Amino acid sequence: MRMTTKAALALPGTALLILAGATGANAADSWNMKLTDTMGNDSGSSSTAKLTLDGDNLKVSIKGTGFTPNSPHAQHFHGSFSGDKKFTCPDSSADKDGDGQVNVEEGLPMYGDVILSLTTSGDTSPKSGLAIERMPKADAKGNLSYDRTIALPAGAGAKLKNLHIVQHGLDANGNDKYDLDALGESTFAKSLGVNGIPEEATNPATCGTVSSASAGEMPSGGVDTGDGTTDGVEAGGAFGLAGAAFAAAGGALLYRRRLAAAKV
Ligand SMILES: [Cu+2]
Repeated sequence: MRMTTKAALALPGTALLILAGATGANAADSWNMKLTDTMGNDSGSSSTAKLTLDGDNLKVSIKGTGFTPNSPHAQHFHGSFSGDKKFTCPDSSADKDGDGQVNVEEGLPMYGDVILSLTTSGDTSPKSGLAIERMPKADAKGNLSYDRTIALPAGAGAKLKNLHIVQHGLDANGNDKYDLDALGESTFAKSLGVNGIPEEATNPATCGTVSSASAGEMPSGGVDTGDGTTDGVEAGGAFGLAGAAFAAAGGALLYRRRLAAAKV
């Protein structure tokens, strides 16, 4: 499947349509996204993301710069598959306490729950939202690279446009690591009973919506992939606003250990 997708991308549009038809698959859609610090968090981070969707098979490719060096960056699709819920990337108005940072609690009401965790391996469900050892790590220069093909639950591909990508983790005081000196403790982690996680590690650094992405080399929107049956997907991701994947205290404790292990 992976080979098929790669080969298809190299072909002109009509050839791909023929190929897709021949294999019985839906024609691929692709989007080029820009992930920026819409929050005004002064993260200095930005990324480009390319999504290629073939039915419910999603290839995600992200390249970013300006990330906290040698540090893991949790990244997720956030939002809702329901068209009624208008989640989007937060701007600085989400900074309710006016401290200059839109933190996780302030961002969640605007960007919505974790729908998919963009891990480097294994599970991609919201449960892996804080699987920090399976999140991409920026290199010594703060460059971040991520490539993965993910098999989405049935029908989820058609509703991808309702979602956005959020990348977390920033270096507010410019000392090339996550530390308590910059923004203090993550109140989000603390609310779950876990002390000592720097807010720098959890604050959103970039965000970009799929709906505002430019279409890739393939014609976009011409393929009706049906009404889908993603209710189960969202139900699977039905973590409260404050909860997301962070809900279980046990998970948060594990996150702290993982952060410690990751030397952040
Ligand atoms: Cu997130």
